[in-house]
Amino acid sequence: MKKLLLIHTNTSPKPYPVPPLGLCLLAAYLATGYDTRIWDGFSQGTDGLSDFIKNWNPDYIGLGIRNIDDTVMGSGEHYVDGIIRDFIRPVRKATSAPLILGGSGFSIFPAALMELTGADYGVSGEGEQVLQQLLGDLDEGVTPEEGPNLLIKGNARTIPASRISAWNPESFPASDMDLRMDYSVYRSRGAYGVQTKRGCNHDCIYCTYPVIEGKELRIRDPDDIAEEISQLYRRTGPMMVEFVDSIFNDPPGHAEGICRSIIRKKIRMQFRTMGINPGNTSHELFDLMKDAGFTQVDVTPDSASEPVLRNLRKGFGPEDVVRTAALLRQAELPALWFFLFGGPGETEETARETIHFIEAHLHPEDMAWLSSGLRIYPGTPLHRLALQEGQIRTEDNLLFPSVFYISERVSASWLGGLISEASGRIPQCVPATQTMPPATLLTEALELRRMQKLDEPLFRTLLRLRRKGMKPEEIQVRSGSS
Ligand code: B12
Repeated sequence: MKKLLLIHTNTSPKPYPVPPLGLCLLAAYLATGYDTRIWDGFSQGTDGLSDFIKNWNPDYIGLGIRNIDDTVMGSGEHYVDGIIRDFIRPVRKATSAPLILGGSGFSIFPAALMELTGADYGVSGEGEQVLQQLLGDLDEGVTPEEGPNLLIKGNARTIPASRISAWNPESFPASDMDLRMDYSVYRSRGAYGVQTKRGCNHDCIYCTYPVIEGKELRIRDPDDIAEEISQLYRRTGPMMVEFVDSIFNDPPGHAEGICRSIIRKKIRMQFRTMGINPGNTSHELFDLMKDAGFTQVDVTPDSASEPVLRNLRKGFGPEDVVRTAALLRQAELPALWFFLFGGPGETEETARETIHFIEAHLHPEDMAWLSSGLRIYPGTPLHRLALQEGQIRTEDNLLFPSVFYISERVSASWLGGLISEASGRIPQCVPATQTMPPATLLTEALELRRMQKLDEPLFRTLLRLRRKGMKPEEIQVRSGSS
């Protein structure tokens, strides 16, 4: 059997470390044809990697590039140089096996990354079938053919921006990261990723999700998802599971179905999810989520102002955002909210409207992340708008340095001022530049949670410490999730 090494190059601990779900799904999919191993750069570092490659001598090496930057304007955090320096160059030196790139970050900038890294092949978008076909060709000595999802060294510029998606939910491999690698490092602060669908059929003007996953929604059977989690529970016991879909509550009814299956099977995991779409929320959804074991949700309206939401093409209005806040409070579901200032049409007035929404409607123990500037990605409507408005030029390299869009009707410095003013005055508001809480605050929060056996979301513990500015032992907190 030929050997395939899949390397997780994402070593970022912010806001918490993310385990290599995509690589493990590929390993599971290819398990019958290849002897596949995962090298987890986060837990294993890079020191022993070259020696491991020389000893194990893999036939193929896949490197997952998940993050390009942290998408926070002004942070200067960029990961590509580090990935090339710490992973790609040493691996290249250690072996002559073909290097194959893939991953969500790679899929946004495939041609540029092929050129920059000198990799042999690149897979943009979902990897299962394209990688299988590529390895099959290489096994048989057939020259692989470039396709909409496959890039080949020296020829990468011919690839069109749009991607096909070949994934069939019926053949979805089980998410079994705990069996393929040492998951223990992620248990305390991370969350076990589970994917319930692929594709995003929304049109938010700045977003890469349809570019990475395709626009067509392909959903998995709720009972299969619950069965996968139930098996995980039997192997690992209770821990935090996170749904990693772009939007969890899409299409209507699917999230509800997943919760019902989890409830029926009496699975005692804790759940969290990113991407709650305020346009598609209801009492029923949040009650089911609460009953299924959700302890935290992320809500990403970006704005609470009508013209900005319309220009961002979010597909919902401020009334949906207000309704969602009320429903979350009623269901007692802790929520982390994300707001993004500076979109097309943003003015001082619309930005203040959003701040006002936070003050008026958020649960006092919920947190709001405030950022300004929209990262411009190639092939998105925002890219075209920024070109039209003259904010960028066609020849601009959007990969590095990271480029951000700000409405022509408001200045970046005014927005920065608004965010720091709001973060100083409203305890729930945190500037996105603080991707990680200060180390001392985090240590205090973790210690407090340990001492008082808290199972509430970490952000609530942090928020309480932040609000009171007191020592942990002086603070009385309720145990439980809200
Ligand atoms: C869920 C998610 C999160 C969750 C993760 C939770 C968890 N427990 O895993 C949370 C909220 C924590 C998060 C955080 C962040 N995220 Co995020 N996240 C996502 C999201 C929506 C899905 C990722 C996912 O798990 N997909 C499911 C898996 C199965 O798919 P996959 O990894 O893409 O793998 C498939 C293919 O890519 C391919 N593939 C993958 N690797 C390889 C390797 C090879 C060799 C091959 C051939 C193929 C291949 O095959 C796989 C199977 O089909 C993506 C957007 C998206 N739609 O992809 C953004 C995304 C990955 N995140 C992004 C960013 C920026 C971040 C943060 C930096 C944000 C921040 N400032 O905090 C942090 C970084 C966290 C960290 N420590 O790394 C960016 C990355 C691009 C960029 N600009 O750098 C994305 C693309 C969103 C965006 N803005 O466009 N994120």
